[in-house]
Amino acid sequence: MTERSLVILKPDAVRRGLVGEIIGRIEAKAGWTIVRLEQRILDRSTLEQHYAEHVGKPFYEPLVDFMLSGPVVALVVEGERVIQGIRTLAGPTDPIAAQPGSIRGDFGSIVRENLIHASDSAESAIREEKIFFPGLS
Ligand code: IDP
Ligand code: MG
Repeated sequence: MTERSLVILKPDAVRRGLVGEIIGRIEAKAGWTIVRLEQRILDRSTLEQHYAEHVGKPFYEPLVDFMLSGPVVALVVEGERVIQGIRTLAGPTDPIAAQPGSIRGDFGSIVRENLIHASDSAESAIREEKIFFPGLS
């Protein structure tokens, strides 16, 4: 099933020069297409919408500060089962628990600074795409 996922390469990925490495893994998957790609500096209100489900949790404020700490790269990727596929490429939230071979497992050691966001469901993908690329539909 062709679908779209909203992906964010977090400020740690940009700072550490891992954008090419991570995008390369996404590009290498057969048939997936990057339909939007932009480096930008986010603002608090965008992050409040994006992370609405986490508002009030103990990690929320440090997460937002981290996401504001430098530019991110936002992408929309389209293709066969891309939502589950990029979550699999990323690995689980905690990079220490993530398998080697996954993006978080290969490059991360801190839960907050886990390099990549990827939509977790079709509903999230639609919601998040509207926040980051409102012109696209
Ligand atoms: P996900 O990115 O794997 O979907 P979520 O639970 O949606 O994980 O959390 C959003 C982001 O918040 C994570 O990617 C991570 O950066 C951060 N985060 C989640 N849980 C914690 C935590 O327990 N401590 C610090 N940061 C966290
Ligand atoms: Mg999530």
